[in-house]
Amino acid sequence: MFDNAFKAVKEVLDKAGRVLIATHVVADGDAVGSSAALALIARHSGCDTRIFMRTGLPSEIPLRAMPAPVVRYCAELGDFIPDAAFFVDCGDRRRAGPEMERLILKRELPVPEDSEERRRLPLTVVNIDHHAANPMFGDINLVGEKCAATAEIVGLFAEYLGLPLAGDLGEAVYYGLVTDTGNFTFANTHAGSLALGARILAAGLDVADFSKRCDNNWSLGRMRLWGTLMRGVNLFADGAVACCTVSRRLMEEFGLGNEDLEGFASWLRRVKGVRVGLLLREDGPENCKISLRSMGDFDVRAVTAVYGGGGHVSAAGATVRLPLAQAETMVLKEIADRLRTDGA
Ligand SMILES: [Mn+2]
Repeated sequence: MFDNAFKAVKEVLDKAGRVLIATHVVADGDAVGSSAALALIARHSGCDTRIFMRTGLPSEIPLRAMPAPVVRYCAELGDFIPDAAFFVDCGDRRRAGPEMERLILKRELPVPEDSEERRRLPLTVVNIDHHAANPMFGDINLVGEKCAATAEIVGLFAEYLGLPLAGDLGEAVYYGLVTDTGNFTFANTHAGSLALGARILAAGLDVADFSKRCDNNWSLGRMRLWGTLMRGVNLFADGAVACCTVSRRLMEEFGLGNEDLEGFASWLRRVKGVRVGLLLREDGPENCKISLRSMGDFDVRAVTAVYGGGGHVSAAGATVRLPLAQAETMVLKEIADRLRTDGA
């Protein structure tokens, strides 16, 4: 279904000597998996590659190694001047951070205005993503809303190129797939995701060993934080909404970072009767991050869109400029109103 776009992306890789692969801030398994898989493909095409992750590589990943150096700032690229910039899993042009947004807008590597080495290059931008409402900011857009993960698209691209989904490449694609489908249980899981997973297994993935590396890597601190958070979960809207708030004080008490909250919001759906899980994280006195989850029968992206956020029908997030308690009241009301008009 992507044959024309695949052909165009292949041509970019064939021509490019150096490629930059950027993904979104607070990289999740799909961001890491799809960047790693694409870096392996680029390496196979003979490209020198760097991966840009504004907030860095998560400390725990199941992959044995990243196939290319990871940078947080363009300054770290030194004299590495890319011919093409690939964006993976970025639902909009702001998602990879301000430096990458400027790169998208100007089609050049951002360096200070007065710099002598100002890099005026016709950088080709390739946008590979699976978010609905992706604004198609690339010169080439490989966007599949029906795909469960960006890694799914990258996996299909590898197959188009004739690369076997074995070893590190298979693991990288599989990591993105299982992250974004909740181990093939979320509403976005379709026959094609499972078929791709099956081909990766057929190519030799040790699924038990991979799952162990993927899941069994928690600190005791995270286990105890989640326990504390679960004790604080409350139900609203006649039990249709499970809500949990995380104060900065609690995070400081546990000495843990935001990545230790990764995946928690999905658990809120486990309570029987709950249709929407809402996690509110306090980032500052008037600044909260909201994460919303559903099973696909309630559009949480429509809720986060009210606050300028984005995501998918069953998983979305936004930043709200309010104190924690006020944000909670406001978002709960928004969800309750929508559940009512939804006929729930
Ligand atoms: Mn994704």
